[in-house]
Amino acid sequence: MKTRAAVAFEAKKLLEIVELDLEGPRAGEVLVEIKATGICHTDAYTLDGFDSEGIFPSVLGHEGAGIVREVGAGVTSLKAGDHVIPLYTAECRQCKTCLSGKSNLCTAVRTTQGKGVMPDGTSRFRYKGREVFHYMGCSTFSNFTVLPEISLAKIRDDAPFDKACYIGCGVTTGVGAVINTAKVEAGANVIVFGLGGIGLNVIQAAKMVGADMIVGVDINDAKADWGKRFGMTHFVNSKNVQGDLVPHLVALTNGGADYTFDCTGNTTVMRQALEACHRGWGESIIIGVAEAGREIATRPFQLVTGRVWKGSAFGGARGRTDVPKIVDWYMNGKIEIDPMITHVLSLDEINKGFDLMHEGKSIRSVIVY
Ligand code: NAD
Ligand code: 022
Ligand code: ZN
Repeated sequence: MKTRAAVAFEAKKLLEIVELDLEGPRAGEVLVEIKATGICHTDAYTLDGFDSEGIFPSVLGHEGAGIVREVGAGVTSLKAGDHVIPLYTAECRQCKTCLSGKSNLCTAVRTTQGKGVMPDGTSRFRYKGREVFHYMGCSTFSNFTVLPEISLAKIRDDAPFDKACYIGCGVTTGVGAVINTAKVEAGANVIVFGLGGIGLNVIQAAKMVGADMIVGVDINDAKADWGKRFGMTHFVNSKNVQGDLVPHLVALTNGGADYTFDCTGNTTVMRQALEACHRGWGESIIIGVAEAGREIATRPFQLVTGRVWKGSAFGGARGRTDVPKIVDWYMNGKIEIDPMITHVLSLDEINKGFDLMHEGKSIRSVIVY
């Protein structure tokens, strides 16, 4: 069949909207009509040529929602008409990692996904006969896409696609880091570094679980109102702090935070986040993805005295199990999404969505097909 898609033909070039040939689903695969997709930082990172594993030409996009149109041989958990969210972290429930119950980093399709192909080693997309690669196992910048069955979460039919798509990355990453990775408890003090599309979701989840102080740190004053809107109790503009930021935050939280979250990807901030943790038990969760080659540092004394440094990928969420629950939380009003979708665009306007993200003007831009 044919599908309209925004294709990254080369690094550092604008996306081009073209018609691609899409082969139907093979065994274990599913054809999905994407109804809406968010634009997220890794898409830009890959397009800008920073991703050493970036492959071109490819169909980017990893934050979508849509409807199953056809299933391949042997697919049992999904049928045509099911509403789904694509997962860049699959959940096979059979690999060593899935069975461990200790991590969400399923290995079933990880290698081929990183190579831009389906598990059988081939791509379903073609342009003028030439292979076009998949991206993060999702390729949601195409109106139709093919994914492995284990890379799709089935969600309720009444969730609006233009909001549910954000659960495919940003919402689950922020909310999951609080619930699954940090396991923040009621009464805890929390510091969130970086109040963008991820940090705001950390804030709203910290509020949901009953955190006491929720301190937001950003270099942009315009983020203060955004943070407050979702439950932040204190704002610190790190550029305006007299002296060092860490002692300021430790004093503010009466000895340091129980949990801190880096939502910037900046390695200097990651160190500040660790050191702003309470001596003896404070845990710092790295969510931000740093530029390739960057390293983090601290004095080992920080860890010897009980602070804990952790990372979180896709909020530690097991996609097929946890994503439908987050959709329920949204539909039941436990979490908010609507105000964070600051821009809605058509596929033809997708490059404008990248500009808005680069300029820091959007929390999330969503493309509606
Ligand atoms: P964003 O650009 O919307 O937000 C980043 C925020 O950090 C901005 O408000 C910016 O002003 C602020 N900031 C920048 N430098 C800062 C500094 N030195 N101190 C304090 N604040 C600073 O980005 P986002 O969509 O929220 O994504 C945040 C990070 O999370 C990115 O690195 C992204 O790649 C990563 N991410 C990780 C995962 C995961 O699974 N681990 C998933 C999604 C996104
Ligand atoms: C999503 N991310 C950033 C913005 N939006 C993001 C980027 C990378 C990861 C998670 C979220 C990530 C963390 C750890 C890994 N990845 C490796 C997982 C593993 O090895 O099992 C990651 C993922 C997918 C891909 C690359 C890196 C990919 O498909 N190319 C989950
Ligand atoms: Zn993302």
